[in-house]
Amino acid sequence: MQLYLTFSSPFARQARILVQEQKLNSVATERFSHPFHNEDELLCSNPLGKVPFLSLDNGISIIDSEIVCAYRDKRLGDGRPSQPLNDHWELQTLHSVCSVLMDTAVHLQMEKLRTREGLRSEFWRKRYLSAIVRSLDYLEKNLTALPRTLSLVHINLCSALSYIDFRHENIDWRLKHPQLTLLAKTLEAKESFTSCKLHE
Ligand SMILES: N[C@@H](CCC(=O)N[C@@H](CS)C(=O)NCC(=O)O)C(=O)O
Repeated sequence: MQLYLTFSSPFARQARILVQEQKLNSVATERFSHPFHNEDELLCSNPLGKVPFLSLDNGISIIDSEIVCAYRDKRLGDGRPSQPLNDHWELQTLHSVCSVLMDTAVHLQMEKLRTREGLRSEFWRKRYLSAIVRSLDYLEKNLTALPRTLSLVHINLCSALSYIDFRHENIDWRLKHPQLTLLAKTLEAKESFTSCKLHE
């Protein structure tokens, strides 16, 4: 089983942290494949042309980070980080907000790269940035929905925040979000998180 990934992908980071948490290193190998290189193996296994996805030994692909994490957790691990999400709609909403926050931060980065091509859109830059700021405020207010034990939502949230640090250092999210700051500081100190830092 191989996880197709880049090491700068916050989506892939979630799946990598989960491997550490569930101690799945012996069954989970990693395969670097930059989506913009359009490798045949990647495009044949994932029609979306995105990473991460999990290529199983039987040829089936598990696509999208949320599904990859759920598969790794429930099928290969003990399922504990997924468990609090069951029938907990508020927590599932928090999970989705974190995923789309991550998506928006990635889009903002893509918009920066378009600057180099002279194609930058001020409309989209501002729209992405405003959505990020509002989502951070929302998360700060709604952290009480998080369970006490480590869940997929904790991993998702920290991956989003670490990506903002990695690509958007001008967004000083710690300034007005003490609860998020404390949570990120605590989780990022764990071995499973430090061993999966984002890098190029
Ligand atoms: N919803 C997807 C998003 C994955 C995603 O956007 N990955 C980025 C890398 S961080 C990518 O592959 N981008 C290439 C593209 O959009 O063509 C997930 O959760 O896995």
